[in-house]
Amino acid sequence: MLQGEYEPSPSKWVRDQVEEYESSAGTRANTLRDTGLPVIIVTTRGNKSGKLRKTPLMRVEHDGEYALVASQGGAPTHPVWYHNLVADPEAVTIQDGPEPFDMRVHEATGAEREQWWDRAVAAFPPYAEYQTKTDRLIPLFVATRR
Ligand code: F42
Repeated sequence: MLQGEYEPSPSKWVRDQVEEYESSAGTRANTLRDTGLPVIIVTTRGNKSGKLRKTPLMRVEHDGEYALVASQGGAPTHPVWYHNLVADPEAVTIQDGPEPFDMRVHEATGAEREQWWDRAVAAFPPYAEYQTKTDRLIPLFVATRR
């Protein structure tokens, strides 16, 4: 588990989703709006504030590992949680159900990234569209149990 003060997202729909997911032990608010597609809650440590940040992401899972896709809808810049993971790849938990578990991440490149990118697009097809919207290569982290 990560110790530290939680700083809710400035984005209401995000912090509300985190709040409902956690308070229902992952039984509610566990999909992306009405898409029915599953979501996980990723906790990182703010690389400047040191506070805990909680970020809902699409659930892309394979054999107990997860892909964390820093898409932000195809925006020209990375979401800031990307910088938190780069700064401390061990200060990460993933909640995919009732309890969070400790994870470590690495940024995937080459063949590993391709394999996980295919899994990500299979889980959430809009990722492919997002990538066509930006010349930023959308980063993908692989998270494994710590
Ligand atoms: N975002 C994705 O990128 N991929 C997804 O698959 C995805 C799925 C998803 C599903 C449901 C849902 O509700 C949201 C989903 N999102 C997805 C959106 C995601 O949850 C994030 O909101 C989005 O990726 C943007 O992340 P962000 O970290 O850029 O959020 C901003 C708005 C934010 O929280 N900013 C804070 C602020 O105060 O402005 C700072 C956060 C922070 O980490 N600060 C660091 C610190 O030290 O505390 C410093 C960061 C720095 O380096 O400046």
